[in-house]
Amino acid sequence: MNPSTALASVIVAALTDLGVRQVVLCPGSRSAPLAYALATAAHEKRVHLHVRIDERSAGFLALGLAKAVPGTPAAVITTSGTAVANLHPAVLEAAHAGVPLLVLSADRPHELRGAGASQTTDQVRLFGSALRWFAEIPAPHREPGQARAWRNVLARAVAAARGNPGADPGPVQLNVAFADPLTPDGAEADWPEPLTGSDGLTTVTAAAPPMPVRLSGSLRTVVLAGDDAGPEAAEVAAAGGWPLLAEPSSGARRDGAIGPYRLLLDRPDLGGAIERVLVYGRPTLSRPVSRLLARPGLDVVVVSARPEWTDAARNARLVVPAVVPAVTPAPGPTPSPAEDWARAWTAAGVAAAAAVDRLLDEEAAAGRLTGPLIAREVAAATGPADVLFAGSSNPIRDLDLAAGPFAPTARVLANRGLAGIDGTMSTASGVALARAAAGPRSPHAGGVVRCLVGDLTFLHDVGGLLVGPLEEPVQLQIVVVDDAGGGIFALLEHGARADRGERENADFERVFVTPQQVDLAALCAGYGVDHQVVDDVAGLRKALADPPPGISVIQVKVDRNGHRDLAERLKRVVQAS
Ligand SMILES: Cc1ncc(C[n+]2csc(CCOP(=O)(O)OP(=O)(O)O)c2C)c(N)n1
Ligand SMILES: [Mg+2]
Repeated sequence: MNPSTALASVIVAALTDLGVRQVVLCPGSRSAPLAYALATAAHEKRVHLHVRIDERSAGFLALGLAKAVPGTPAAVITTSGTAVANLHPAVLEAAHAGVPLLVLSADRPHELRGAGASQTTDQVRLFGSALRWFAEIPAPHREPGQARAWRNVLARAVAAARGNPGADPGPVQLNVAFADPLTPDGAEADWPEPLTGSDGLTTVTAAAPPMPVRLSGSLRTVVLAGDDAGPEAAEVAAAGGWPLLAEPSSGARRDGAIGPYRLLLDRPDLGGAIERVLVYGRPTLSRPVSRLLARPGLDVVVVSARPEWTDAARNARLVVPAVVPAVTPAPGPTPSPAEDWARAWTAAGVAAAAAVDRLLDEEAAAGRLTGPLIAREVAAATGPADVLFAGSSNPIRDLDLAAGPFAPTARVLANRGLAGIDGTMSTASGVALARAAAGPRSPHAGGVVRCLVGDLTFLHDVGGLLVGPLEEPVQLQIVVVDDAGGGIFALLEHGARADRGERENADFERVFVTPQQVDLAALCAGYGVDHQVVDDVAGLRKALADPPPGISVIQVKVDRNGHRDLAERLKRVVQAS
């Protein structure tokens, strides 16, 4: 057996032994030994193998596969050269969101670097400081003791991706050099030592859970749950009797969460009276929240066990791994001022949500479908076994404003590590494939995986629709809010400038909104993806309830020119409520 083939078979066996079962492979020549080994492992059902031609989409697919099952890395494998660099966006997202992504980049033997050899560049630490760990496996030689060393590198890589011991999960790169020949020959038995086995495989486990910190209930406190906050945020809010402001992808937006909290934060008696905020996860969605977190004198307690905790305003007094509310005395006949205030938040939240619903319904009745209405309907269609993947830009913000509570077992995910508009459908596809792999007895069997994206987000990752005929089909329903461009910019300061003349308006359209006129139906047809346009609420509900097999697209056209006016009116009706 040649050394490259031996190395590849040790890598694939070690991956599966270490629990890495989801592998995305991109085609190429230098990575050929891994391709052969993976094809064999897939036949023997040792790995779930997914093959994708575009490394950028493949990276996000692996990200989604890893996100779907917390604590379980997924691997992505590429050939050498620009192929590796195409993984960079997914690696950065994984770094900031703390997702265990294992990159195996095939390389030429190191002596070919800098010598003009084809597809050969410096791949060493290509992703810079984004990596949790990096190692090189040099071109293999036929000598005893190597298999053990290779296995050990794999064990360290998987542990580092998982964040064990005591560190943060995230991306890891193994740069693996393969020397010719790259095609299998000979038998395993003629290698000087066994190619499978546990020799050299070290098991690494997480550090002990950190001790919680006790907080008293006398301050007017809210719990702010950003992306990936987890259910603890909701549990602590309930235990402390504190208002819960939970972003859609927090995992804490449950019964009792204040839906349109964003529109209540500027009220002096509600947002203005907050004395303490417990921050869970990564809140990124709105200016009122950033303003709150930057307020001088506010007691900001960040609850995070991650080294990159969220405190963009540099205003946190305390960063703790967990909190428990102090035991509250049994409620007496007269509630404390803080309890009264928490009740006022709840009542305001209920009234505001009703006001938002009414306005969106009136708009829909007048034939105007809007982003928040579509978001509300998509959220309402998200059942206890379903996954909703929220695209960046307006879709996740519209969910934040208009979605009701989610069932505790439903999962709402988003790429908020860096909030890119790239790779969204690929990440959602990874989640869908990992769900399917969990099998019919998983609690999520039969659930629908959906994503809600803007039109530019859709077009950015349209390559993610490419699933070859030999690949496992992806079950994903994609809802595209099509406002023919980047609608969010109309809502940011760029869209607000009243002093604009005709030329500035045209420039704004061209350099911020970037309008598009792509025929999505034709595009989908080209990819063999089911597509329909819906233009009323009944049609949308019907389409959401009945996803066809495979990837399908629901396109809902909305008028971008209405965004500002709707945002203003939503603010007004909430204030009035
Ligand atoms: C990879 C990447 N490029 C650029 C941006 C900046 N950006 C944020 S929102 C946005 C427009 C998104 O348009 P669309 O998906 O149609 O959503 P809409 O704003 O219309 O809701 C852009 C370009 C980004 N977040 N990520
Ligand atoms: Mg758009």
